[in-house]
Amino acid sequence: MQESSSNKYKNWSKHEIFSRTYIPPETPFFVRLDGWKFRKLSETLKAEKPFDKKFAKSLVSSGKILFKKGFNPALIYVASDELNVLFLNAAPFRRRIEKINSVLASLISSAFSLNLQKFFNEKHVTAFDSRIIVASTEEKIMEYLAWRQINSWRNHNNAYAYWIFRKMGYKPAEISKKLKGLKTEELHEIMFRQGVNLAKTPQWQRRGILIYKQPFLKKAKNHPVTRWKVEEHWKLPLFTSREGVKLIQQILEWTRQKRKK
Ligand SMILES: Nc1nc2c(ncn2[C@@H]2O[C@H](COP(=O)(O)OP(=O)(O)O)[C@@H](O)[C@H]2O)c(=O)[nH]1
Ligand SMILES: [Mg+2]
Repeated sequence: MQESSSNKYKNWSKHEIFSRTYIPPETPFFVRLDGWKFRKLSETLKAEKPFDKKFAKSLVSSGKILFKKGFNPALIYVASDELNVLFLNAAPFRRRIEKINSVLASLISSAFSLNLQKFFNEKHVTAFDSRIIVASTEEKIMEYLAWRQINSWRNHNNAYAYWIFRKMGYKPAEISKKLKGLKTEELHEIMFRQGVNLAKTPQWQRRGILIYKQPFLKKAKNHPVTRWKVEEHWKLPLFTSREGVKLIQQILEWTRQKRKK
């Protein structure tokens, strides 16, 4: 009886048809985690509009959990309600897509919920969706980051414009229509007349925040030893600028060094 029933069930693992979907070996990739229904959540939290530093801190602190849990990403780029986690050569779960997406999304979600309690003193269940983006070369990595940063800049402008137009008494539907019809320069001009210089807002709001591990030398008994510290960069250059490219190259180089040890 027992034998026949185990026979009956033995094929079930074959129904796990996505469990053997892998990211190709040695290929760098990003995991992008995006807050689920965060517009609604930010309203429930009464988060400061259009940007709330506590909101950003909650995201950054959640991203840092990945380092604490031993995932060792090369960097995490945080913008708006998303985290872009880059894995260079070392990747978790033998590159299994189901595992990476589900474990990272649940870790970030539970960390973020706990952080809301810490920073806002509020209890909420939260969720993040997760997807994988293959970026096979250093050039592609740079391009992906530049894309997310441009997206962040566009979101930043729209968020400020939305907030100002609401203050001016426009209805949400009217604002959406208005924003679609406006060129960037026109939007800047209108905002400027309302007292907001979109080029002078805090840098993290325009360009996002970067998290990475940086080496430093620590004095030991006879000789200095290399130690690693998780850094938060809140004043980022443009990833398309020389300074931005240099920063990313440096971080990638550190990650490679770290792997050699
Ligand atoms: N008030 C406020 N809202 C924010 C902040 N950061 C992100 N958000 C909200 O999060 C949303 C993120 O965009 P998106 O992922 O497209 O919206 P979702 O589908 O509702 O998660 C933004 O539209 C904002 O409404 C913040 O610092 N302050
Ligand atoms: Mg979202």
